[in-house]
Order: sequence, then structure tokens, then C-alpha cells
Amino acid sequence: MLVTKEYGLVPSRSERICSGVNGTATRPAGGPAKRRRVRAAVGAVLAMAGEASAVSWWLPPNHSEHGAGMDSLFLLIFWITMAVMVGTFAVMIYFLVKYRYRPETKKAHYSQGNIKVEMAWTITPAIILAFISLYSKGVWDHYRHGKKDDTRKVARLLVVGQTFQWNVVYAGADGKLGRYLAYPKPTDKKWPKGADGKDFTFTFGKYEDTAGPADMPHDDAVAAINAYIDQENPLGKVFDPKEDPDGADDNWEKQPGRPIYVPKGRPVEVHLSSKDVLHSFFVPDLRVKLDAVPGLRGIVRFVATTTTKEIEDRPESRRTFANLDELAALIKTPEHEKLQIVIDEKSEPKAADAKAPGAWHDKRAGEWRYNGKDGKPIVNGRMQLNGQRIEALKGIGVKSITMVRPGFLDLVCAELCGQGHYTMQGQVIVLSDQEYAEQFETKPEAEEEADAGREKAAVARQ
Ligand SMILES: [Cu+2]
Repeated sequence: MLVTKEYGLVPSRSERICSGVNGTATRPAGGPAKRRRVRAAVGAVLAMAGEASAVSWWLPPNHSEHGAGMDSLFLLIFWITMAVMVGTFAVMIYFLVKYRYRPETKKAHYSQGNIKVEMAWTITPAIILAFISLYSKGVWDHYRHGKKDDTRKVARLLVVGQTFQWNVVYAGADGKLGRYLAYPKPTDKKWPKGADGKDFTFTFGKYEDTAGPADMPHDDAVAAINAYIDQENPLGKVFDPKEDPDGADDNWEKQPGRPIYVPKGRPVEVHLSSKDVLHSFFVPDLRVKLDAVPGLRGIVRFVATTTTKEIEDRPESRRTFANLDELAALIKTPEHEKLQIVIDEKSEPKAADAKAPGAWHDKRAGEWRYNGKDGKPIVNGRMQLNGQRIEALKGIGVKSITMVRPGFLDLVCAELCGQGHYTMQGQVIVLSDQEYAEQFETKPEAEEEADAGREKAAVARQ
């Protein structure tokens, strides 16, 4: 919308036509009252757009650096298409009514069209689309490649989808990911080296201690390889430190399904792949989504701006229930079953001592709990609340309970990957930089001692 000093708004083409003199008039028809109305209407639209930037009415909260640009782009496209849609429908309905059937109406006549109007409706969308593409490119580049001059240390992880869970591997102290998804072939003479770095033999059915899949007929070798993957090496990790020095310090696990931890305020680089079919790694609150494709490595980058603990501590993540029956009904519903009870210094009634009924702070465990009438714990912050426990809490005089949504971001699979697709959910937990470094980037103590030993030896030699 163009704004000029004199009138507030440049009149639209229709207003100029309406003003009567073949589009030559430049002031809107009508007096100051009409202009005020126009300004009020535009003000209302801009206020809506301003409200829209809060994204709370539609999009989930954004906790990533690149996400704000994505949201603005999303809303820009939304409002442009909304305006076009409303305009198109308005014109369509107007013409439907204006040219409805009437017996006295004359037959329609052929029109050559209007070159100026056609140019306008071709060039205007072209300009808008060109602008959207340039805007998208900026947002996309920030998302896929991160910021060019970013000097912060990158946290690298590998996420591997499988029906219907996610695996995660952390790069460890060296920041480098090892080799994964390297599975044996039926013609291989030797199995890959074992987790201890030694030659590996595998017993499958009647085939004892085979040196490699090639020891068996083809079909049995295929079955043996599947068993080997299930039992020994689900992620196809290369254990031989000579072949894969980067992978030696990786933090990985055989079982899928553990939460994905990322640091706050540092670039996170997620390498994505799949063990079986197409999956899609989607973390709405981080504005991150990319397909996990078998045989390919997709990479997404983001910087989380909030730890999940910070989200948990916000007032809007908590709700206090005075009606405990309502709470009991609520936590039975699937969308609320993960709510956790908050027990802290505000919880009432307080227990007189460790064995008395009421809220008690167990200093040794560093946590609060509610004791029952018999002095035994009813529930603590880590335990799931249920109807029975709520009844027990009522019994010791608890009048209200505060619940919190546990601090994690939802990870969902956004690719229809099979019957259990809807169950393919995971958790992304954002830690502080320090917590992440302590948990995922420090060397095991033994290794550090060995390093220190080598350094000492080197100094001694000098
Ligand atoms: Cu999936």
C-alpha cells in the first residue's frame, strides 16, 4: 500500500474511476470522513498483520534463529494469497449477481479485452513472485547453510530413521561423525570387525562361527545379514578404528528411540538418513524439516534459542488445577497424559518430617515429593500422576495441583512411512551449551588419562 503525505493513502484505481473523471482524479471521492474510514480499515489490517507476527494464533512457538525469517515468509505469502483470494471471490460474486439471468437482458457481445489491464495483471504478479523468490532464497540459504560468518562451534549429530523410531549418534569430543549404515553384502568373505575391534565371527542357525556371509548359500547369507544387523550392529557402524578413526569417540546406542539432545546458542548440524524407507525429520518448534532418505545424507542446520528447561519454567507452560477431579479426567486424554506434577516450596500442605504426610523436600535426592498418610511417598516430580494418586493426594488435604508440560520439543515423522507412521515420534531436548558439552563432548576419563600420559611421555622425551 502506498502512503503519501498529503492524503494518507494513494487512491486505488477503482476509487479513481468512481470519482468520475476517467481516472484522472487523484483524490478519493468524498470528504475527510471517508478518508478516515479508509485509514481506519487499513489500520485494522496492519494491526492484524502485526498480531500475525506473534504467530501464536496459528504456528507453534519458534525456538530457532532461522525460524523468524521462515515465519515472516509464511505470513507474507499467507496475506498476499489471502488478499488475492478475497479480491477474486468478491469480483466473482459481484459479477454473478450483476449478470444474473433476466429475461430482458440482451445477448452478450464479444470483447477484444483491454491490453493495459492484461499487462497490469501479468506484471503485478510477476513482480510479487520475483520478490517472494528472492525473499525465499535468503530464508532457505540461512536454513540450509547457516550463517556464513558464524564462528561458534558446531554440534554435529547423525539421525537415522527406521520404522518407526529415530536413532541418534553424537559426534563426540572430536566433533566428527564416524561411518554408519555400512552393512555387509552376501558375497563378503569376512564380517566387519566387532565392537572390540577384533575379527568377528557370527553364528546363524546351523552355521556356526562363520567368518563371513559368503560361508553360507546366498539366501541364508541374506537372512544371516539381517540377523547380524538386528543383533550385532543395527546402525552398520564401522568399528575398526583404522578404517574409521572419527567414529571411535562417537556416542551411539544399539536401541533406537532415545531423545535427541542439542545445545542452545550454537549451530547444530543434523546429518539425516534412513535404514529402511523414506522418513521425514520434522521439529515444528525449531522450524526444521527434511526427508530422511535411505542411501543419502541430508543435512539441516539450526541454532536453538531456548533451552527446554527455560520453556518449562515459563508461566504459560504451567497450569494450576483447583478442581482435582477435572485434572484426573484431563490426564486420561492422550494430549495431556504427558503432563507432570510440580511439587516445590509452594506445594501445600507441608509435611512435618520425612515420614509425615504432605509435601516434603528430600535434600539427599534433591527433589520434592508428597508423602501419604502411611508416610510412604505418593508421587514425586518424575512419577506419572494418575487417578489413584490424585485420590491419595486428596486424602492428605491437597487442594490444588500445578502441572507442567515436560520440556521437550516434539519430533515427528512427516512422511507416511508405514502402518505405524503415526507412532514415529521423538523428543528433542535443548540443553545449555555447557550441559551439552559436558554430556556429549567430553572424552571418557580413561581416555583423558591416556592422553595426559602420552603428553607427559612426550615432554619427558624432549
Ligand atoms: Cu517415518
